Amino acid sequence: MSKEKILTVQDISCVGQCSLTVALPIISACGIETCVLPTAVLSTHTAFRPGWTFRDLTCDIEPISEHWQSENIKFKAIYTGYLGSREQVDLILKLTERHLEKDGAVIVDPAMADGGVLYKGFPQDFPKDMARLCAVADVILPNITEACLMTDSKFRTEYDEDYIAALLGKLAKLGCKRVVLTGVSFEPSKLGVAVYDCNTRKTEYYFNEKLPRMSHGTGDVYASAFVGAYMNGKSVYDSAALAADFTVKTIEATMDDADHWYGVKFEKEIPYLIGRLK
Ligand code: PXL
Repeated sequence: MSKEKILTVQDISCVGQCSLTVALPIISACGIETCVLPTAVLSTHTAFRPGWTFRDLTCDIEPISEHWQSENIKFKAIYTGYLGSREQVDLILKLTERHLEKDGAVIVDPAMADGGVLYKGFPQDFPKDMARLCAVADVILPNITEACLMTDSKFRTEYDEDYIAALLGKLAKLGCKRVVLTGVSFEPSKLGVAVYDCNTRKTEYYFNEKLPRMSHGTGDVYASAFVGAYMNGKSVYDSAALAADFTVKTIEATMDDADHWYGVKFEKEIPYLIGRLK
């Protein structure tokens, strides 16, 4: 992948350090021109107490795309995250046909669930729609919950390599080319990712020390850093490892502040990210 402009499609949560407010600064810091297509506008992300606003922007997608078509606007990659409605899946499939360069990449973070459950607001069968988007992806970045929901697999918190191998095999059947499965842990002190090539069926792992804190928004930080590294020409494995190291740094930067439960202070670690890309 070379440095040209990309499009990211996800929501704007005005407060909460996730989705576009994370993707835009991180990918831009990696030196990549980052165009945006907001899927919805929320006052905060949905892990805040009930009361957040939600404006679905599905109706804007087609007119925006039609205008881009009249300007012949194309992207080197389309990176999707949190979607505002199931209808957006078909609209995004159309976007990839119209606006992706011939050798462009589709990168899908099926951001919709964690800890064994769907995020609030999604219909129970939403993972079926997300799976249709994963089918056309060059790289998908699900966590274990999202992987289970899209493949009708039983979600487990304790598992072995066979369980992960089965999950990766089922994800490959969705049609994607590579999988970066996040949140993989075979021993209490380590947390990492499984990188799977659906063609060669080869799995590689990358682990860091597990930190004593779980944080919101780290999936978006991870996927954004992955996209930034990948668009700088790094391999899927190297991008996955770099994004993991960066995400650990952002959690460490947030750990001493209990009030900052809603996201991670990724801004502090942007110099580290840029340094890793040199
Ligand atoms: O970080 C994923 C995410 C993105 N967007 C919205 C969310 C969440 C997770 O809760 O609620 C609106």
